[in-house]
Parts: sequence; structure tokens; C-alpha cells
Amino acid sequence: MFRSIVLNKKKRILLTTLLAAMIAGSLFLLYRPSVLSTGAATSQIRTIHMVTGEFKATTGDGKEIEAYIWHPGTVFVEKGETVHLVIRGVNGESHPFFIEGTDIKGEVLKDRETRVTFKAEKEGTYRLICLTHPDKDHDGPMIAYIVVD
Ligand SMILES: [Cu+2]
Repeated sequence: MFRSIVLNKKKRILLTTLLAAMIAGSLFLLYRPSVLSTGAATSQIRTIHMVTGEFKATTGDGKEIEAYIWHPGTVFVEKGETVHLVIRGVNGESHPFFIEGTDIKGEVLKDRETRVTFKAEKEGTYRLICLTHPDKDHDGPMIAYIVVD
């Protein structure tokens, strides 16, 4: 009699613990941030978010200098992997661009998102170049590097 009560108590604790773990696991799967579901380990197409930014400074003699940028400036993609690049325009009105070595081109406008699909079968570094700000003489260089490895 005494023995069966002890066993039942152990089972109850075990069952309660198991149930709590299952509920916690279910809640995590239901409410985890969507950022966690875009990892490379899944078979889904990965989305890489970028924005346009701007650096500004004044030189010692009072001259204002600036450079537009893609942020992040370097992204990493697996060879043969398809990714969506979603680029939001924050600084600058318009950034027409192309990706060197591909036929991908587009334009990023302020407060808009531009989406392109990128896939490279060849390893290497692909430059995402803004045609308006390609170098320092045109408020750049606004160039991001897509490293395919
Ligand atoms: Cu630009």
C-alpha cells in the first residue's frame, strides 16, 4: 500500500515534468520569432535583409563629405543556394543597381522594399553596385559583396 503511493507520486512528478516540457516546446514552436526560421539548415529559401544607409562627415576645412552604403556590406551565400535579397531604401531617394556577373538588376527607392532572387553555381565574390553612387566621386562607393562559397 505504502509502496504504491510512492510510485504514484514519482509517476505524477514525471508526468507533470513531461507535460510541462511538451507545453513549453509547443509554445516555443508557435511563438518563436520568424527570424529563427530563416536559417540555412532549413530547405526554405533564405531571405537576407539589407538597407541603404549613409555616412556623413565634415572635414577639417569645413567640407561636407558623404557616402551611401548597402548594409550589411558583405553577405555570405552557399554555392548553389537560392536566396532572396530584400533591400529597403532608407537613405537616398533612388539606388539603381546591378549584381556583377549576373543579369540581376533593379532599383531601391526610399521607404520601399526591393526583392531579387540570387543564385550562383560558381564560387566567388559578386559585387552589388549602385549605378548612382559607384565610387568616391559619386558619394560612394556603394558596393556590397556577396561571397559565394
Ligand atoms: Cu546608391
